[in-house]
Amino acid sequence: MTRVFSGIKPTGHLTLGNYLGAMRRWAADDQYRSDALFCVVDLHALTVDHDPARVRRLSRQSASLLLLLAAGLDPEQCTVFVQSHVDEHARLSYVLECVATDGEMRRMIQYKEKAAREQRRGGSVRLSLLTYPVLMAADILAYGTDEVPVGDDQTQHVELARDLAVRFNQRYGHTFTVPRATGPAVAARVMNLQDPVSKMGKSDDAGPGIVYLLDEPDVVRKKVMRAVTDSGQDVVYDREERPGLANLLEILAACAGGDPAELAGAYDSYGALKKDTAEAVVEVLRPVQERHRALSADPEYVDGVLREGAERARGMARPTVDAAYRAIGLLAPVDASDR
Ligand code: AQP
Repeated sequence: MTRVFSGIKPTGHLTLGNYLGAMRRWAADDQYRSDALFCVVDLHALTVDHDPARVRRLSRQSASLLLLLAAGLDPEQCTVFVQSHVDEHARLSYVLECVATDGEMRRMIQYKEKAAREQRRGGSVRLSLLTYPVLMAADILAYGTDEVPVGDDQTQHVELARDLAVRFNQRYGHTFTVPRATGPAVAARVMNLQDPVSKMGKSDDAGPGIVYLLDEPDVVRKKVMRAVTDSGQDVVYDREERPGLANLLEILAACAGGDPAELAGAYDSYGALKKDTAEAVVEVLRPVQERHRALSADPEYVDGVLREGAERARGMARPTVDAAYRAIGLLAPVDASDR
């Protein structure tokens, strides 16, 4: 059976971008057709300046885990867990650092962008920001993953995981499955409504350009109605020249169905397009918010899901990570049951 792995960072409240780019497919498709694992990748949230209590809260509460479940993940169908509860991720990450190169890390677009952002904010760049794509490779490779359903922004990191798997296998013998990224048909990169050339990111400063999964319907409507478009009059789908409009058409297509270019032909004003887009987003978020309310009232259920998820994940990852340790030249513990 196909093995699927994907994760979400507890760096902020989940956004419409997370949902349309990744989570919705996990819930609607991946969990049923594959042996799937979905992870709150909390170690990744430590790579930038962070408030420990907030990371814990976001990992545990609504913004991350509950919403994974609220978005429709069913613990009977898939494994949901928190990355730091399974030691194998960090164990494997170090071994993969011994296979990755410094140059390869410095070429990562997210590193360049986030390092620049940290410096603009007057902070220092953590070493983990440079190396976290290796940790992400470990997240993926530890589980013998075939497919990684992600939004556009993560494809370079999945490519790195592929490269490391191939290199490790060539040098030390076949150990890892070589994974591939899978993306959604539309809305692979939902853009900020106020700055449609930038991704809608959850760690960006909160603002009217970001739709959060828990935004009230009227807040969603306001944000979409105020979306930045451009000075033209006609409604056309052109990502390069009309990014604001293209973003709205893609969001509408992702929420209500259809093709962005064809949908453009159905509108003769920006106002009507924004109104329909807002309502389509409200309808997509409605069941997520309802389920979230129910789950918030049942913290024990969430604890149980996490506990079982971590146990299951540990059992899946350990044989592969042990095999990698042996293959790269590390001596097995004298008593194998120690591990
Ligand atoms: N705007 C987006 N459009 C489509 N897909 C998106 N994803 C994120 N933003 C968009 C996808 O959601 C999954 C989880 O994302 P993440 O937690 O790794 O990153 P993030 O939400 O982008 O959070 P940050 O902290 O704001 O991250 P940075 O600053 O790293 O971009 C992924 O599959 C992602 O592709």
